[in-house]
Amino acid sequence: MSRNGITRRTLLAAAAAGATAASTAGFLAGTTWRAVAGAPAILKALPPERFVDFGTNAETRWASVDPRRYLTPQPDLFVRNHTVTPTIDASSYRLRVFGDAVRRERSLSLRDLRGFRPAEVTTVHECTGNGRSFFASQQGESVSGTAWTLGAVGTVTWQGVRLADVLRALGVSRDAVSIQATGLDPSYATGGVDYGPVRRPFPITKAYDDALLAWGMNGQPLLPDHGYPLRLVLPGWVGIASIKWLGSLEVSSTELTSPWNTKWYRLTGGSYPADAPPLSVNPVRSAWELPLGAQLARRHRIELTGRSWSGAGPIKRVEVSLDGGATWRTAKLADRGRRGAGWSRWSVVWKHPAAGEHTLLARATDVRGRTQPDVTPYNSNGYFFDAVVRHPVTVV
Ligand SMILES: Nc1nc2c(c(=O)[nH]1)N[C@H]1C(S)=C(S)[C@@H](COP(=O)(O)O)O[C@H]1N2
Ligand SMILES: [Mo]
Repeated sequence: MSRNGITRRTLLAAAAAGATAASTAGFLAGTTWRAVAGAPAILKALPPERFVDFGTNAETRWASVDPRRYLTPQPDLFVRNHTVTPTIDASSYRLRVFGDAVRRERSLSLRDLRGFRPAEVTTVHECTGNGRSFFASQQGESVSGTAWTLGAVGTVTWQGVRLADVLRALGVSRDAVSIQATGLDPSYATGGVDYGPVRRPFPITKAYDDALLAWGMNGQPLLPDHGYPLRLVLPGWVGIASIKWLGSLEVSSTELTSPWNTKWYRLTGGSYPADAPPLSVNPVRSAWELPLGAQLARRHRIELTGRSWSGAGPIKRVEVSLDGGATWRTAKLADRGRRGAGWSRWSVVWKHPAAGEHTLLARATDVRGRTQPDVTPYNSNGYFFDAVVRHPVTVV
C-alpha cells in the first residue's frame, strides 16, 4: 500500500491500460483509479507556520521566507494538485513519446534519460492564479479558483535534461508544431464532467528553446508532490505548463488542444475576446516577506524585505511606497546579474515609522519594461493578478 492508499500495482496497471488507450484517444484515458476517501492529496508535511492548507493545494506563507536564502527549499514550495499526488515506482517508470511527428514511438526509462547531457536551470515557479484573492479583497470582484494570496510561487533550481536533446535524439520531423504533455495523476473531474488526466499542449519552439525534463530540485530528487520521478519544466511560463508525473509527450504536426488550454488557463469573461490565446509567460509580481496585517515593533529604523519576479526575465527596478502610495522610493535590489530566471530580492529601510496602520506597496519593472499596474482587468478565473498589492501593517 502506498501512503495515499493507492497501490503501486493499481497505478502501474492503470498507466499500462492508459498507454494503450492513448494511441487512439491521444491521452491516458485509462487512469481512472481513485484515492481512498480521507487520504491526503498532498503527502509532504504542511506545518501551519509555513503553509496555508487548501486541501489539494498549499500556499507558502511569505512571512516564513528566509530573506537570506535565495532558493525556495523543496519542503517549503507551494503545491498545486488538480487531484492527488500519485505514488510512482521510479524503477518501472517510463516516459512515452509518440505522435505523428516522431519517427517511432519510444518508452524511455529514467536510466535512458540520464544518458543525456545533464542540464540545470533556475526559474521562478508560479501558479497562474497566484494573487487571485486580491481580485476580491482589492477590486471587489468575485472570481473562481483557489484564493491564493501571493504564496503560490517559489524560485528553484531544476536538474534534468533538455527536452531539445531528447527530441533530437529520437528524430522529430520538421513539421512538428505542438507537444502535448500528460500527467500520470488521476483524471480530473469537476461539475460532473471527467476531463481526463491533466495535460496541456505547448509549441515545439518552447521545447527547442529551454524546456527541461526534470528529476531534481535544488540538488535533491523531486518530492512526490512536485512530480517524482519526472516532470516537465517550461521556464517562465504558467505553472500548469510544467506537467508533473510526466507520463507521455505527444509530438504532433497539427495543433493539439486540451481543456487546460481551451477551457482553463486563458483569460475569459470581462472584456476578453472569446478567442483569447492560452496563457504562457507569467506576469510581473511582488511580495513583502511579511504576513498581511503584520504587527511591526516600533523602532528608529525597520528593514523591510521582499521579492519581485517576472516570467519574461530579470527584474530591473522595484519602487516601494510606505504610505499607501503617496510617496515612492526605489528599493535596494539584491541578486542583480544572477544567472538564470529566478526572482530578485530587495530591501528598504523605514526610518521613524509612526505608530498606527500603514499600507505598503511594491511595484516592479522587468527587463522587458513590463511593470505592475494599479488594477488587473477582471477575468472570470482570476488568473494573472499582477496589480500592485496593498499590504496592510500596523506599527505598535
Ligand atoms: N500532472 C499534473 N501536473 C501539474 C498539475 C497537476 O495537477 N497535475 N498542476 C499544475 C499547476 S496548476 C501548477 S501551478 C504546478 C504546481 O507545481 P508544484 O505543485 O510542484 O508546485 O504544477 C502543474 N502541473
Ligand atoms: Mo497553477
